[in-house]
Amino acid sequence: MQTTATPTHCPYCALQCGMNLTPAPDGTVEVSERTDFPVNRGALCGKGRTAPAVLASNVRLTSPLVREQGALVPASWDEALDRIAEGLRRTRAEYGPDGVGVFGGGGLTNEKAYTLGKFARVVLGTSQIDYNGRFCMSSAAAAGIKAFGLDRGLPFPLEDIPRTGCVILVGSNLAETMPPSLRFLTELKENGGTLIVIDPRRTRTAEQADLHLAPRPGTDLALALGLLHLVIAEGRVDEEYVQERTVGWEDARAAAMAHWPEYVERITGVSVPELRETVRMFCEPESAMVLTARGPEQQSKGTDTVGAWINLCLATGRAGRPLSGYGCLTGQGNGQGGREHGQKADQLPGYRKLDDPAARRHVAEVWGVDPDSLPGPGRSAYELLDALGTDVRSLLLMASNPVVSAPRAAHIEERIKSLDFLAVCDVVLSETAALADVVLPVTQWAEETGTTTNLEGRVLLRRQAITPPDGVRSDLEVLHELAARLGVEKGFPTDPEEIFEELRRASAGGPADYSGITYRRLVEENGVFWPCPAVEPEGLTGAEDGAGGPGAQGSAPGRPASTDDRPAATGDTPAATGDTADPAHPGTPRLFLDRFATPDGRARFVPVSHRAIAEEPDDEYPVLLTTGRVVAQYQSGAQTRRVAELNAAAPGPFVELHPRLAARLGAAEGDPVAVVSRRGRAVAPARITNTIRPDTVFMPFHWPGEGRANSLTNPALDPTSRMPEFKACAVRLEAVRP
Ligand SMILES: Nc1nc2c(c(=O)[nH]1)N[C@H]1C(S)=C(S)[C@@H](COP(=O)(O)OP(=O)(O)OC[C@H]3O[C@@H](n4cnc5c(=O)[nH]c(N)nc54)[C@H](O)[C@@H]3O)O[C@H]1N2
Ligand SMILES: Nc1nc2c(c(=O)[nH]1)N[C@H]1C(S)=C(S)[C@@H](COP(=O)(O)OP(=O)(O)OC[C@H]3O[C@@H](n4cnc5c(=O)[nH]c(N)nc54)[C@H](O)[C@@H]3O)O[C@H]1N2
Ligand code: SF4
Ligand SMILES: [Mo]
Repeated sequence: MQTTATPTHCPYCALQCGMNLTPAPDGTVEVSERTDFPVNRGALCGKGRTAPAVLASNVRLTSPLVREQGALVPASWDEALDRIAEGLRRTRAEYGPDGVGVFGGGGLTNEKAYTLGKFARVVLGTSQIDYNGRFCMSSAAAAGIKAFGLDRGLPFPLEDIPRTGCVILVGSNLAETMPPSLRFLTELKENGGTLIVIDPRRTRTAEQADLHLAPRPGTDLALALGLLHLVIAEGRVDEEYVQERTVGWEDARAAAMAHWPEYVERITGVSVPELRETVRMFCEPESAMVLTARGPEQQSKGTDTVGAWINLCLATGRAGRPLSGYGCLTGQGNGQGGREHGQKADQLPGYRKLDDPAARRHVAEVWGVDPDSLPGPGRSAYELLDALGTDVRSLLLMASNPVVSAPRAAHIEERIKSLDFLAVCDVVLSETAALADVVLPVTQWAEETGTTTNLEGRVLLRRQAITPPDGVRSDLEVLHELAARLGVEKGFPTDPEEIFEELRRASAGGPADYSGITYRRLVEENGVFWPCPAVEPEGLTGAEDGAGGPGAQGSAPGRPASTDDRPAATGDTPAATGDTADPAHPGTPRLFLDRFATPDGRARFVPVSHRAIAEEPDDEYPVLLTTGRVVAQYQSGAQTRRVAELNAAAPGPFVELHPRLAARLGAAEGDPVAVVSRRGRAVAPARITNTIRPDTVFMPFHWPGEGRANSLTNPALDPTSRMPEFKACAVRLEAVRP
């Protein structure tokens, strides 16, 4: 066992903070500061600091489990794998390939997400694959593709934030969800820039703001339209930019003109003077940014909502210019890469489209299969879960816990229970794994190597720091073994770097082009931003040409990439020097600076209009419920609820409500409150605070059981992104006699 520190990255959120890991003599693992990674410069939140606790053998799974007479009991790997192959084979024989479903996660490394997508299409031949990222950033992705021709969470590095003039943060509580990134906002203010936060709650993030707007949940679309109306009315449109770099302005302008500030005030609850002040703060400086997160995106109109914020950026010339732009703060560890390499229902590696014949040909060639053998696009995540037990009879699930995290969770739990066969790969016995016929225990972040792509589009190498315990295998070994048992002997290697080499080829020429990236470069350069093609098109030599992939900027002359690099042995990471041993494209930290990724290089305005949330409050359900996160728990809590320090900080669910609502209910602080929606009922202690709107209650979604927020949420889907409306539904509150 090695005892030196291995520089690697956190297993949890999309910041992918750098950290050093050192195995201690007592078998535990120590986390220490790693200051060379620019995103966090050594800082970590409590989840990252305590992540090694989940590596301990008394917390995690170390043996496969199979269901015998109703109970999960330990079994050998061979038996467990045989049962899965048999279960999937039986369904396929009875119902055809689309009877088998696959559900993935944005926490999977690029190599795993890529292999899972390939496994579904090549081994199972099913179209029925999607993943939890659909619940995360799919609306922002859809809007980005519409407007810019490309979706990359942030089109610039986080380090640009402190140097812009104004940041509007829409529905992000990054002080709790990405704590080390708060530094960029603090530095922004120190440099004289301003911060506007838009959130129905005065969160820890909103407390940092120069201006906090607290709209009614689900009204961000109207808010953005009202701001654009004022931009036009006050003569603040950047006409020259609109002329040169965009199309579609007239329709977007007409739509915005119909949204008078007074009308918008009535819809959102944000006053006209606040709207005017926002426009002034956003438009006066040289540069400005709009950053969105789940608040405006997890709505049944999330795509249009993000589109409206992008329109505001385009009308004011604040996109594709230095220190200006629109960005989405992607959520999961590999939320960005996980949406690029083919575990999404409509997608092939390199962010290619499954319904594009050229893309099918390219990827089929890399995979050595007939393009016609690849299935077409399948169902989106909620629709897939909703079809379990009816159209989709067996499911292979990797890296998600939908019993806790899916909308209308009681219904989804029933659907999962009605499956003919469920196999789950996880590191712990999650609430969903507990329902499986077979559970496979897999290796974790610190025990394996692989790449992730953080919210900036920076591809990173997570390196193995410790040896996994006996009894666990990697997700890649699982897919290799299952492929072999299902008759595909080749094409499913278990070495992550070998898979990455194939991913490079599969992504080459696609929007998310990784072909110029090698493991060695990732170590030496501390990550590389995509697109990073291996060889540039002939005749293009520099930034002026926008060479280097769609909307790329700052390309170096083409140099061929070598493919035989091996990562340096673990040890200290050399500082990023830009001087690489692997001669290739330098990567693309900043997108769109002189053209967008559309065929004509211009951004598209999208004409959008206000519409109501899918379920407005009424007499029976008079209150709005919104949901989200707390700093000490992660997602469904499957991992963080097993860490003592985190449970001490955030022991359970709660209902956050305004004193006025509490008084009407007769509830005191800590009293159990029932929240009831058309989908179900949840009970949790009251947390009374005047930092939330009086018409809204908030629940975090990290817990199963009685306090499960998703028992209540509404699966109304966005028509484009198929994102469910996690952020607004109608509920009533009931006092509960203890
Ligand atoms: N501690 C912790 N950190 C995490 C995670 C975690 O589970 N725990 N998960 C990671 C992942 S996958 C993600 S996606 C990110 C999410 O990161 P965020 O988007 O920051 O997290 P949320 O708490 O879901 O939502 C942010 C805010 O949106 C507000 N909001 C609710 N409704 C509306 C609305 O209608 N409009 C507006 N403007 N705001 C609204 C909520 O009050 C909340 O404060 O966090 C990542 N980081
Ligand atoms: N009400 C409400 N619901 C929400 C949201 C909300 O804001 N409100 N947010 C949504 C969002 S943005 C997201 S991203 C989802 C997330 O919700 P989930 O998809 O449930 O995410 P996690 O809880 O992270 O589940 C990941 C599971 O995979 C396991 N795991 C971790 N790493 C690996 C690995 O490498 N391999 C394998 N096989 N397993 C692994 C973990 O132990 C855990 O059980 O929740 C969504 N649900
Ligand atoms: S902010 Fe995110 S990446 Fe950083 S330590 Fe916390 S959970 Fe890990
Ligand atoms: Mo997410």
